[in-house]
Amino acid sequence: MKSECTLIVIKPDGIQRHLIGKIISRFEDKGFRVINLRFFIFSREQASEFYSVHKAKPFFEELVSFITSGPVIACLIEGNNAITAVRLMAGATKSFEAAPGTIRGDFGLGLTENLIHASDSPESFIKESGVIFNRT
Ligand code: 3AN
Repeated sequence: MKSECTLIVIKPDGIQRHLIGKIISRFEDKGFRVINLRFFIFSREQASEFYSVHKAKPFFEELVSFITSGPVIACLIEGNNAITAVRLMAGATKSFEAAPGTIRGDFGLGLTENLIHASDSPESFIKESGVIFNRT
């Protein structure tokens, strides 16, 4: 058993489409614990820092505009192999290619609008959760 923590962010499309309960339930049903939760709107500065690894990418501006377009929910999730397992449950980045049974595969068709973010490594988790939970 490797108990670890990860971060998910339910993106503005997930909030607008009233999928908060369904998304969080999947992780609880799987056996993960929600250990912290925050409902907020990203500032542009915070979003740019959150997505800083993508700064040079052509879609960076679109990404920041979308994530700041409405409220999001950030959730710290704990459990066995949380980082890998939670990303598997989120599904492939392109929702239209994501496998059925995953959150993106079951609820969406978008790319920028792909419902959920999940940290991809322990380093990303520390950085991203710091941007959201350790600052106002
Ligand atoms: P994931 O969220 O699956 O880890 P990343 O980290 O490669 O995907 O990308 C971060 C976010 O950037 C994605 N969730 C998606 O919203 C957006 N994104 C990734 N690739 C593209 C792309 N080619 N065009 C537009 N947006 C993209």
